[in-house]
Amino acid sequence: MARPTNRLAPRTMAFVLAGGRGSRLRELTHNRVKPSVYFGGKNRIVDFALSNALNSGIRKMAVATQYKAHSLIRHIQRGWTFFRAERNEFLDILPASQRYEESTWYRGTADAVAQNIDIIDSYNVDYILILAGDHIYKMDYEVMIRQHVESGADVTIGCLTVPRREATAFGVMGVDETDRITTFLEKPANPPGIPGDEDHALASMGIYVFDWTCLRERLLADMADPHSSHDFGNDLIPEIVARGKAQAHRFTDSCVRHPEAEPYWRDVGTLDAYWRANIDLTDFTPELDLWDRDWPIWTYSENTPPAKFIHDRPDRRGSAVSSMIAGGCIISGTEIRESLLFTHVRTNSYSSLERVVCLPHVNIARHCRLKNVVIDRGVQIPAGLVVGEDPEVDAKWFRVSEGGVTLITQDMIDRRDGG
Ligand code: ADQ
Ligand code: ADP
Repeated sequence: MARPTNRLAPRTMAFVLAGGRGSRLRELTHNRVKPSVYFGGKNRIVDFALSNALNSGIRKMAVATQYKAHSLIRHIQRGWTFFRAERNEFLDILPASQRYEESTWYRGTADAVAQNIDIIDSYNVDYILILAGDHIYKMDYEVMIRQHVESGADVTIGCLTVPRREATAFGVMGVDETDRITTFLEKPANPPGIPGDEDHALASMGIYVFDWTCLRERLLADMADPHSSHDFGNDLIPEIVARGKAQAHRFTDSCVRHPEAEPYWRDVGTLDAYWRANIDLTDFTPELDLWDRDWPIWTYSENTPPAKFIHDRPDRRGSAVSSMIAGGCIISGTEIRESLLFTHVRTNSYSSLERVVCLPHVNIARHCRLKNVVIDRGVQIPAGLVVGEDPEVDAKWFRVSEGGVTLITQDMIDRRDGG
């Protein structure tokens, strides 16, 4: 029977993996999983993968959760309400431990899909797109799915060119002249370079397209293998590279960007990378374009009044330059530079912020000087706090990263004030 459209995205489901903790973000992931961490003034990290899928035309999605999932589930339930059941569109949340009594957790990324085989069968899709819920990028998945179908591969893997010394954190692949993957090493200690460009390596983005029938068969075989760790990068992908046909898809072919801009993809897995990527948005022309109305990043957004800048004395103006200030903020007599404030942040007179990321509902009292800081949601910053001027003092109470960024949580403030 003829299909009503020749687009492939409507025949694809997106399966978003959002179960890993992301422990390098330290206290920011104590109460929430990494995909649920706030980013960019209004979003959570998971909004990028979900928005890419929605903007690409995919209308069947599932998110697999396990670790500290409450905040993520609430965010998705509140914000991701675009789907119409009567058109067979949906976003399903698939928590671990709901399916088989004997296995309480998803043992690995492949197991997270395998434990939901019967649910995915019921979706009646031809292709499955496996995504990580914890990366910041804009990508048109239709381009990648089309390449997958045209090449007839068993799996197509999204890949990036990265500096070779950074490739130890990735699956690293070798390809032939047709971009067929010939070798795949998961997180190698000494990553192989690209022939002719030894300073760079071809890294897996952890994004995979499969025909569902093909993946289904391989998952059943993997579940029966007692030696497998049930992970895509460690088990399924190396197996397909060795015995089947795996094809590389170049991110540069599907990345959504201004024609003159560089491709943008960030892991934001460390405090330094997280802080940098947020502060970069305050640049004159940021590399990540959140303003592009043709590829919006959707989210749950609280209904807020506009940000307000006030002062009660003419010598103390509430002002912000090179900054992003979300709705509901009240900036009272504070000088703000190169900073990013999420919703409902309040700042008070005689304080100054420089390169500060404030998550929602932060309150900054008077006479504070804060520089190169990330402040967790809801923190009450006491009067007179100075951070970013003496790393030794900062490290006594707060988390100071290798790159010199200070993370402040309410527990840290309480410990400091309590004694
Ligand atoms: P990693 O970066 O190590 O490697 P991994 O820990 O496998 O990524 O997590 C991928 C995604 O799956 C994350 O979104 C995480 O939250 C989620 N996840 C992890 N364990 C899970 C589980 N048990 N259940 C459900 N979800 C889970 C992978 C690939 C590499 C590739 C990098 C790119 O293995 O080859 O280079 O991603 O970042
Ligand atoms: P929200 O989803 O409301 O924005 P967060 O992402 O900040 O909340 O919090 C993640 C989860 O952790 C939520 O379930 C919240 O109730 C819980 N939580 C936040 N702070 C704490 C805390 N200090 N102790 C225990 N649980 C917390």
